[in-house]
Amino acid sequence: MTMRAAAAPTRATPPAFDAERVRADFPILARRVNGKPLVYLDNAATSQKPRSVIETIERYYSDENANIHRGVYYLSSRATEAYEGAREKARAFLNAREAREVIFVRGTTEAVNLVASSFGHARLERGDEVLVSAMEHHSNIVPWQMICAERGATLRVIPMDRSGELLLDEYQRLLTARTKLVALVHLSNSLGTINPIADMTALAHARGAVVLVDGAQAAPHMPVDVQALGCDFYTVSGHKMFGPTGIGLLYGRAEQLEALPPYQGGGDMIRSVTFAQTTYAPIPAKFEAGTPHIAGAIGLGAAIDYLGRLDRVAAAAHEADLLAYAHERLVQVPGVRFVGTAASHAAVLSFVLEGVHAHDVGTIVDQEGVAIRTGHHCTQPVMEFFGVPATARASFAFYNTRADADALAAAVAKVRALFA
Ligand code: C6P
Repeated sequence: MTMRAAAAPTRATPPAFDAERVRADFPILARRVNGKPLVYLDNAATSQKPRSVIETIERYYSDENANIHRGVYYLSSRATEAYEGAREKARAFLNAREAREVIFVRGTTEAVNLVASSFGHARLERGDEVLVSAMEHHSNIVPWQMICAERGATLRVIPMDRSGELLLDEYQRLLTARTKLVALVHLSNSLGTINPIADMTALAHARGAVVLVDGAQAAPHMPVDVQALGCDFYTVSGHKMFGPTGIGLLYGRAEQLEALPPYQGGGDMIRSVTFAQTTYAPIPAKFEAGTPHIAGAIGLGAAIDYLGRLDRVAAAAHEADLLAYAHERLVQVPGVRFVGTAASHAAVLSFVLEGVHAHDVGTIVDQEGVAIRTGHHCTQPVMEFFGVPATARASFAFYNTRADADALAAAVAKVRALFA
């Protein structure tokens, strides 16, 4: 075997993914910021949008706009077909069994609130327990706190270690007959940890608990198969996976969704209404009260089409290479310390620069055209656990390049020099 073959996918030989070619699909990546080329490394907050998504939304409003499920006329039928077509694309994207298991929501926040409210009102009683992990985003903590307080249930927390990995022995100890639901993040937005969702779901199911997975960060970076994961609910934010803002997905196993009461009441979610009584439409309509974000759903469908045209395995390998390369470059800047070093890790590099507040890091690297997020990333308990007020976070997408990582490292080195 030659050295080259033996050395195959080391960082010296980046995987075959043409990031330069895909960059051309994202108009915003060509702009300049503060006189410098934009280096966009805040993909965990929101991703940029390919031209095909932008054009799909424009075409919808220019040529096809009408309300859905209501009109017998041509445009309404076209809009309904496009909206329901997007649901089918989402079904295939998540590998759900049936399209009716996919509910359009505003995003992960609304998806979790929907399940917390519906599940909580139907199934949580005094003495019951809900488990969340120590690395959850606020949107997978606060709705559970609210419903637990209302129902007299208790919220319990699965702890993690200093690398940002969940303690699975502790998890098994916490799972009891009282556990009614486990809510877990698939890929942490502030640490980058990938949690072993299939195994954790199997353990929860063995105890009779229902599992909700927050997939806001995972969906843009890895293929998601809800049947293989085995979870009961899975949430997606469209804007983090190259689609528009204000639209997302809640996958729910059909028997779960059918058994739960509606979240909101209004038009389109009913079978019949009298002043004495209302009966509800079957799923998914039961959970989609009112006029939905039609253009958003269709735009999200276009984002799913876009991802379908990419080689996602090569894209993931490219992102892994970028993460390792950026780590290698940043570690050379004196005083950089990483927060979140789990073995199974993707997309996110969170770090602190000793002696410099994260907000100063973010503000100064912005002068170099580098966009990163700084703060607690809506995970205050994670910051508390690691004893830091905030981190600087670079988060990657397949359209980022090693040159972006170089620009980040050079900008952070400038910050270091300023505060030396
Ligand atoms: N995290 C970040 O910069 P919404 O806002 O509903 O689309 O997603 C909420 C959410 C839920 N779970 C995880 C793991 C998330 O990362 C997010 C959003 C952004 O990290 C904004 S705080």
